[in-house]
Amino acid sequence: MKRKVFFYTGLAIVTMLCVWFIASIPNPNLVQVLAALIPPIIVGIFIEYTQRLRDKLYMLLEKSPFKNKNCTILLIGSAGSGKSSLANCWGFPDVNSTTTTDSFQTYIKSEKDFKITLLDYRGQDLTQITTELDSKYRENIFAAIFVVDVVAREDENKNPLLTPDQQIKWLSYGSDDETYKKIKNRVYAHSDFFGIAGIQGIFNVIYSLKLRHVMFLINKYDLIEKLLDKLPDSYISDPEESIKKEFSDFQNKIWQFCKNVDYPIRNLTIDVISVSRGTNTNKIYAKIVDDYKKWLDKYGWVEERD
Ligand SMILES: Nc1nc2c(ncn2[C@@H]2O[C@H](COP(=O)(O)OP(=O)(O)OP(=O)(O)O)[C@@H](O)[C@H]2O)c(=O)[nH]1
Ligand SMILES: [Mg+2]
Repeated sequence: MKRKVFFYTGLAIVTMLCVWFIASIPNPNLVQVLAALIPPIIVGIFIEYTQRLRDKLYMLLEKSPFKNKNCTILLIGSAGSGKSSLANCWGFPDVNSTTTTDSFQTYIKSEKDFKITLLDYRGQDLTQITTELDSKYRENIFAAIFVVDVVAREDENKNPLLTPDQQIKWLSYGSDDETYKKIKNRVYAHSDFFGIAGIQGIFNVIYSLKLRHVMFLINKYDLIEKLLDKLPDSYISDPEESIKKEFSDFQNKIWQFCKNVDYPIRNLTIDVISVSRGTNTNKIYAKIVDDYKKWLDKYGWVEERD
């Protein structure tokens, strides 16, 4: 719009110059009048032509398969597990990770040869995935990431547990058994929240030939590292494996589903992360981007259109 105003201002100036030029000639003949009209006509045609040229170019890009080089990632997880925090940590613009996400959010970031679309939703409302996820996103999902954590966003009395200090204080309050129990309760809460039907419902919506990665990320690992002396001995010798084991039931339910579909999803990974500390987060993002590049090299020619 700004550009158009700029061009039309130019047209007005050229017209005024032409009128001034004609007025300065004592007795203009027809050829001189027509000659003076040529510059504004040329400017006018230029404005209209560039506009149309732009439209044509845009239409061409719309139809071009290049436009659809889009790697879509869906974040799945119950409320407060850290989905929006992860989106923020990966540098997606306009993410609000301080309060619960209300409606389905789409964040877009450009990589060198393609765009990455990150889909984030309100963790309390699983149905947002099944009812609000547009088919143009659904069919383009390359990676589905389950994000779980070890502590909720608030305690049993609804006091906020937003900062690591608040979380540690609440978790370490009471006996060692209680600390472990609180973590266990949160682990079960994730699995209960989804249930088998929930997982199936999600995959029924997002499953496509393009879905290549299913990841299971255990967030807030920084808390585990800080609470090692309050957790069972196995945690001291191998904290990563120990926390992964806690989630093995839930994770297996997801894996089972991924293996039983017509075209099994082979890239199944489980990792511990800490969004607030940046543990493993960049590595995971880089892996998805890298694999998408490989996928494009191999199958990019069949990339779906919107
Ligand atoms: N200790 C710790 N806290 C974290 C970490 N990542 C996120 N949090 C906290 O966890 C809380 C929830 O983060 P969000 O990113 O809003 O969670 P969400 O999954 O988007 O939640 P919904 O939008 O409600 O579904 C925030 O208070 C974060 O500060 C982490 O790595 N370590
Ligand atoms: Mg959120």
